[in-house]
Amino acid sequence: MAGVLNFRPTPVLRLPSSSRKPNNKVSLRVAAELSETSLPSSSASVSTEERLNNISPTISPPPNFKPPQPKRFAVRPDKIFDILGASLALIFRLGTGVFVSGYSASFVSSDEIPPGQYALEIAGFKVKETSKLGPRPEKPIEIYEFESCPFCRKVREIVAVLDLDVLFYPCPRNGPNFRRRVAQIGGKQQFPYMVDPNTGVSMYESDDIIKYLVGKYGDGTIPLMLSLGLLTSFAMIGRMGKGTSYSPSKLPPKPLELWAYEGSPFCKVVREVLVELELPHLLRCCARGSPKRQILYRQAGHFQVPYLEDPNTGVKMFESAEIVEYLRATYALP
Ligand SMILES: N[C@@H](CCC(=O)N[C@@H](CS)C(=O)NCC(=O)O)C(=O)O
Repeated sequence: MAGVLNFRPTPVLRLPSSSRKPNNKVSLRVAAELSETSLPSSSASVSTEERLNNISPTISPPPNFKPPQPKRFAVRPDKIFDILGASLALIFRLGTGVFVSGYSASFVSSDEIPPGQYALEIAGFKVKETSKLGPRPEKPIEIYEFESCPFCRKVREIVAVLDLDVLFYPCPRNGPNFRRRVAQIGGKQQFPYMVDPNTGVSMYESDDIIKYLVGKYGDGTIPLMLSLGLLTSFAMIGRMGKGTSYSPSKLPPKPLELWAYEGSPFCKVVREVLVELELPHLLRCCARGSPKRQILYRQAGHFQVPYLEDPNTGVKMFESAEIVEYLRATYALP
């Protein structure tokens, strides 16, 4: 995984064409033209060209930054409408994207779950959750998409159902980096676009992507809610176009890591901002029933999502409202 997150070696640069006058600002952009051969069919890194589109690579956390304490299921008072709006999607989608495939749950007494093991606790009982996963991909699937696109939502839901880790390249409207890359790799700007670096397969079309993913990493069955056409459009109503358009930002050297899952409204508001700021991020998907919940529990001493790990600053944090503020303070350009 670590290799995936690192940069590729600096790609071959072509010299700017001769007619252009050297001008520091312009030549930086021009000199960043990539040779065709350096464009990978599948890539997990941010190219030199993309970095040079945003010429301010100094990434540091806000002054005196201190991560907040986790407060499970608590909504910050100024975020009530945000979280309510984001919850509408969950209702319209009848919970698709909340549970991993083959999910089952049973209440057990607290002492049946050993200490140090994650389990949701309700009224003194613990919930034992299990799921049935298909073959696991070695490297994360790569997906180019944006939050408010209903076709992209369908794909994100199957990602949650199959418990896949995905390296997302956000493609908001007017985004300067990854929209262009999709056109270069796949031939057109259409989203979602998926690249599976494990098989070399890449494709457009949400239904085809879903079929491919369930065939390769599931049991071949497409959940009913994902085979009924574009019902996902309703899921977008509560968010009024959030996660659609680019907001100028610094492009980080390394993708951020977000522990989250599609069905959670708290995760949705964070994803919207990651998309608007065009920040590549590795989704550590952990819907209900995911074995990765135990990994986060062990790693962070607590399970709650969203949980952000930013390898560019060393910041690790819970709490959606504060994550959104952190992302804006760290990456947004004035
Ligand atoms: N105040 C937190 C609430 C986050 C939260 O409660 N997330 C739920 C998922 S929607 C969770 O992690 N629940 C713990 C569990 O499922 O065990 C925030 O805004 O981030």
